[in-house]
Amino acid sequence: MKSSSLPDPIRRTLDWVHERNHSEPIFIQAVEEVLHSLGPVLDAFPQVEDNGILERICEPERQLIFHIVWQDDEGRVRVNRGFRIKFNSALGPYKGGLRFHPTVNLGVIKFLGFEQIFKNSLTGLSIGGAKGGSDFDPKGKSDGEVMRFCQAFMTELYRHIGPSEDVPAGDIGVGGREIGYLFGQYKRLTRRYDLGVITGKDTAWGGSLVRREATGFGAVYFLEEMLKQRGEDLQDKVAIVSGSGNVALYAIRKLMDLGARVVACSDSGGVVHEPGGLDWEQLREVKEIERGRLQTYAERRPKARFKEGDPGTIWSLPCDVALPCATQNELNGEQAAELLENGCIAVSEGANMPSTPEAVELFLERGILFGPGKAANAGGVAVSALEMQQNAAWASWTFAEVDRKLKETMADIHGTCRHYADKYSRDGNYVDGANIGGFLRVAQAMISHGLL
Ligand code: NDP
Ligand code: 2IT
Repeated sequence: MKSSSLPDPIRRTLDWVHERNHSEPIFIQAVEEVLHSLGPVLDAFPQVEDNGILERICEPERQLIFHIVWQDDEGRVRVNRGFRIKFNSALGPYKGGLRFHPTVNLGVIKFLGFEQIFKNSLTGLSIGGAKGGSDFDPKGKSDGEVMRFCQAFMTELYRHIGPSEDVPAGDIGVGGREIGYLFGQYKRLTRRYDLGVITGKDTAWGGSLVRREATGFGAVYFLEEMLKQRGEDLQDKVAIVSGSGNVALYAIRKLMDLGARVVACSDSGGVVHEPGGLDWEQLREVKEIERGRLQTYAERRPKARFKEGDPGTIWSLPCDVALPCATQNELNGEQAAELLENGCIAVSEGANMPSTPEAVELFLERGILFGPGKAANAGGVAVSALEMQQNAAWASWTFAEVDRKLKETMADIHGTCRHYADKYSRDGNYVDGANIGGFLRVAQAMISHGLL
């Protein structure tokens, strides 16, 4: 939507957000994307404006920035920066992952925390929105270095989290190994075995089955729901998936289970293309077990080609469905045009905000099936909330039971998006549907709680 055609309260709020966050363009991008959907809601719910909800939802409730001091294997002292942005607690304890990546800064964590508010709302569960992380780069670090870093990180954070206060989890660069070290240090410092303080734990000590698979599986379940609207399914579809981390790996697994042929994936070093279809076991071996690079996978596969360089070249490969599962703004307008030209009919975002505004606009304009991240990748945090439920009851559910709940949750989110798109925007606009559906539930809770 052009800014001149936006309703006054939205334009005013956007100006205010710009003014006070001008050094964080990525955060502004995330806010614009949500607020651009909310025009029709203001007419239907005047309470939103009366209670200052637009401004309040764009300002984090609490922001922590701290230093992390640790020692590398050579005995050198290292200093990193840590963040925890507690964005909104209207629906439950703060909930959201931790990202360890050299590109992490305040703007990145604020954008992710903001997205998390609406995503968590869409799950229908009792979880507020937060995000955290550090500019620490786990790549090339020894296990001992990662452990010492995680311990130092938690030494700063432990006072500010708790099972009914704020519950972190993983994100880029934070997987099972890091969650274990973080939990261990929390336990040591607090002398409490609070399983529910963090999610994504190993299933041997309080983790939930299906949490590892949940985001990738969920993004494919959402894709399946969208395809159903057009009488389509994944059988024999050609798929490309960017990234090759946790989300990408399990999206690929589920796509294959449902009959699709996944011909390409990527990492920050380049793209692997294997026209006959990737081999999931070998991919998992290299990425999850050896913590290796995609180039190594390609070297082991006679029919796979590795193209070193810009991972964005993956979008020039012909496909029926595409799942961006690496990072923000990894798919731009030109690449979106190329995807469409090559016949892509559906995009389901496993990553957070991977498509630029220009790409999203093009997808919507052309009317392809487009599942935005805050809906399509909500399966991860949804199963995190199921992990919290199991921890609270000192129980553990079977794989089949959690998978069924995940599938139902993704179908419900799809239904919510459709419902609100239909009511306030246009049928099939999952972007407006997700933004409006996610927003209204949070706004209602904020209004109930009074001015806080
Ligand atoms: P991982 O760390 O497991 O994997 C990240 C993948 O993305 C790697 O292949 C990595 O390549 C690639 N990547 C990361 N940053 C960049 C970059 N700046 N440029 C190019 N490639 C990059 O993370 P996840 O799979 O957990 O997360 C992927 C996305 O999914 C993120 O956007 C995350 O926020 C989102 N997400 C994750 C959830 C979860 O439960 N884990 C839940 C919902 C969303 P390389 O190894 O070369 O760095
Ligand atoms: O972006 C996300 O939703 C996550 N990284 C998962 C958050 C969580 O708390 O499981």
